[in-house]
Amino acid sequence: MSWELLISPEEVDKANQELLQTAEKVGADTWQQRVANQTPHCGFGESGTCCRICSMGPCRISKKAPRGICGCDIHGIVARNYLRFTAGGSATHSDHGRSIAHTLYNASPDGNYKVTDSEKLLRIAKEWGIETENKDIYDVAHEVALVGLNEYGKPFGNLLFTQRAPKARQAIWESQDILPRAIDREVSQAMHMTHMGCSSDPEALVRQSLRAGLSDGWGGSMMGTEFSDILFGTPRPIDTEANIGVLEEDMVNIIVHGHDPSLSEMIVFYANDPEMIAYAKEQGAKGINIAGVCCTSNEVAMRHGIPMAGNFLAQENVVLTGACEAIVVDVQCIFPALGPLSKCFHTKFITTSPIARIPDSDFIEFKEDTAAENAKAIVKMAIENFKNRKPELVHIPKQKSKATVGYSVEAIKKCLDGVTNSHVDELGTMKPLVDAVKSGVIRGAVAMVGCNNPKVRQDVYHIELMKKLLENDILVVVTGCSAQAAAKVGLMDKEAAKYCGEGLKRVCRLVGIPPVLHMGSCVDISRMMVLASDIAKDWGIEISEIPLVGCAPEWMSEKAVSIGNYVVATGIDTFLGVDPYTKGSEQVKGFLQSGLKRWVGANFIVNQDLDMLSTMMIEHIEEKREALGI
Ligand code: BF8
Ligand code: SF4
Repeated sequence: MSWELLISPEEVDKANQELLQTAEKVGADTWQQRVANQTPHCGFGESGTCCRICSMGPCRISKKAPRGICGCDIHGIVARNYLRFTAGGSATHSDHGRSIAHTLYNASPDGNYKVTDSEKLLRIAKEWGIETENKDIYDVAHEVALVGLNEYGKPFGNLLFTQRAPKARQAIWESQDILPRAIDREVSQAMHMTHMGCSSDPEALVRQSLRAGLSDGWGGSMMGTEFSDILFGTPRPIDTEANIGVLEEDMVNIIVHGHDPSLSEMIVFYANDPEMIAYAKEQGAKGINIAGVCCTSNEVAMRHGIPMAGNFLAQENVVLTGACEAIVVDVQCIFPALGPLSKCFHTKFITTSPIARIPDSDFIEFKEDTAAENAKAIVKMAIENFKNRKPELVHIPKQKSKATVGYSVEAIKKCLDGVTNSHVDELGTMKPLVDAVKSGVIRGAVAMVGCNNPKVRQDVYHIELMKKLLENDILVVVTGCSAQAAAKVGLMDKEAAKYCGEGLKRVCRLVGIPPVLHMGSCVDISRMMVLASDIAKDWGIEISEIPLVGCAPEWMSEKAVSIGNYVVATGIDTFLGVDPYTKGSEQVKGFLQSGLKRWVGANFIVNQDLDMLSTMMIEHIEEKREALGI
């Protein structure tokens, strides 16, 4: 099967090489060089067998030294490291969710932030038992935000959003003692358990990893997603473009990068301000072009059709084009390398959050009450920087693809409803999708998520796996940098349906969707959890029975480990292309890659081989079908 619509890995390599030549010209350091400098990696670190949680160490486990100074064995050390890895990710996603909750709390009709999706707000208020009758919408917003914020530290009870899961799944969490309590409590307990002299039992540590993960996916991340929708609108399908070629040679290019949409929404707003556009023209540019990198890009693409310049390992490329006036960042996944790199060009590297302070940047603290002024100042700074471009360094590779993005659960239901006219309730239903899977027109689905990692050829794992799945009539839903990998090469172009298997091709054409559905940023993997729950409910089966698997072939961050934990704990087998530093312990590996099946009905599968990964995922989906008798 030929996929000539796609930009090939060779073409991508060529474009990267051109940009690396510019890097060489200006003497800039790039990640490709730093990977070479760091190779080979430390074997103890890679296998998770180094402990430095107290100052008697660091202790490294080997044949000669099978225990740390305190007597902790290899399994305890590997499991503690794994739990800390998870806690880091859960804290990060959840703190993002908290910051959105604060923004919602401060929303007001005449302030910088307003309620956009009041329907969703009222729905959540009802879900949480908050009285809405005859109340001002902003009073409801205030109360919902307060209940949300309380989820972080409430002394008793379990997370409210967990009640969205099917009853059978909630019962599994309860019986396995992993039903999350307050969000912060699970992270704190993880840190407490891994303190010197606390837990060294790998089973207890892995269990807490699941619970801390669940407090992210069914807590902090879900709050980030839902409250962002209330504030900025629930995504619906929208056309955009992706890849480095979205930068414009004759315009002021502003790149938004990071995760929290509160900043980028404001920047997007002021970049469209006629006064700002006029100012850009005055400075010799044709206008202002905003493009995104990483999850911020997913957020603004889904809500405003803002083009996606690239994913995680493409962040240096935007600066290397020599045409980036400003790269504005908030939190997470930002290379500190952008500091020195931007100094080799005219690019302003603007940090905005006290959580992500980076040397060699201009720090403009972004606050809710001064958001408009901050955003205006940033856009102005970028415009004024246009004249400082060095023309001899400007080179924008001509690669870009069309993409349709913005498939929130609500949008997916609406698309399905449009075809069947089976308008059951105001929110729609998953039944048409379930029927298509039951009949075998679609064999199943894969939730493809996660990052780039130089341990794996950039984007190639994401893309090659997707192609194989689509050819086998398996629908692919994506988030995060996986989503951008797909968009960059054209897999989110509706035209790409022509490469799918016959069944999936028919469904895509009938429903009018691309074969790879963009569900958002990494916090939006919570959307995937709701999707899986709704499918299970509409089908009348348990989540672990659905022909659905998760996959993070190029993952790198702590957040991805937290995600993996909650996806598996939700009953979805998850395939990883990079090992989570657990290979040092047979016991920990045993829990993660098989034992979890007994606890939660799903486990991790780790395999670096691309062909093996796709074959195993397809087999898994077919096994699930067989077990269901379909
Ligand atoms: O949260 S996929 S590299 S950008 S961690 Fe980061 Fe990974 Fe990208 Fe978004 Ni997610
Ligand atoms: Fe070593 Fe134990 Fe301290 Fe870890 S906690 S550094 S294994 S002594």
